[in-house]
Amino acid sequence: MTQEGADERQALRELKTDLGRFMMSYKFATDEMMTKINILKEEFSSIHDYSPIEHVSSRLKSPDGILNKAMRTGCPLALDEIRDHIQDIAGIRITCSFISDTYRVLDMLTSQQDVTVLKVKDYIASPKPNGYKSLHLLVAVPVFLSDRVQPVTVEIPIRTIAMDFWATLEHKIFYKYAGAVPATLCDDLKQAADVAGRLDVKMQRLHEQVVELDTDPVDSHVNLDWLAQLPMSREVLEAFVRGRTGIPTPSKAESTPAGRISGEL
Ligand code: 0O2
Repeated sequence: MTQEGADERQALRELKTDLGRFMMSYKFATDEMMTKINILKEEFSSIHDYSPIEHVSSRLKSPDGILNKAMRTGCPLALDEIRDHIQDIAGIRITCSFISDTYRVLDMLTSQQDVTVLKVKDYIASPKPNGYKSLHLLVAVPVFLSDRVQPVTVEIPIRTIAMDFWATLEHKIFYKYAGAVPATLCDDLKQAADVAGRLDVKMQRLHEQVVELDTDPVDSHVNLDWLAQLPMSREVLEAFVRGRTGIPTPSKAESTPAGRISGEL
């Protein structure tokens, strides 16, 4: 093999290693964000019996897709340049039931200390002319690799189910016509976006009415049956309740059934 051929093989081997690490950093960043989102989802469901996050999905652009986008946008074909300029290599889409939930999820994510907010675009308050609505969040999360900490960008669109329904179809139509969508279809899509927007507002109002009903005095009669299912004895549970409410712990003599916290807790 000539020296030139050997150098080329060596360069290809290095590129393969670097590209592997590059792609892995985006996978790790996606995993980190997915963990954060799933924690929020689970914690919120457990406390409020309801989750503002209806559905979450993630995707990584393929190396082919990344290189195509780099060439299309005039980005130099070097990994550091691509990292700086192409911001949708890792994407996580969050779907919520209600408009208020999209903002709530945005707040919960952007207030996390290790999440650096790079950009927020509110296409719900100011939809695109074609009718597109979503919150666009761009963040950087630190990925702790063996030899360094790499901040990695993740793109997170947050939208309602109705917005997602519309955007998915519009995206398909846009690609089918390679961007040159006939004017009549554009008009129909815009009308559909308006209908979806009205549906979101209606659903939001219904949701608010249901929440109001839930906070009726009826709620003061909380069902505590689930306490019996906790993996702790009655005594430990009582000690916890006393600790939280400041009720003094009864002496042994007082610790008769009458001196105990009432069966209702
Ligand atoms: P793909 O194939 O989904 O990856 P910027 O303009 O860059 O400052 P912005 O507006 O947040 O900031 O970004 P951009 O690139 O306009 O939109 C980011 C992604 O949002 C897009 O990714 C789409 O997925 C989605 N999106 C934006 N506008 C529309 C729209 O009008 N219709 C639909 N269906 N989706 C939209 P990509 O890379 O364009 O496409």
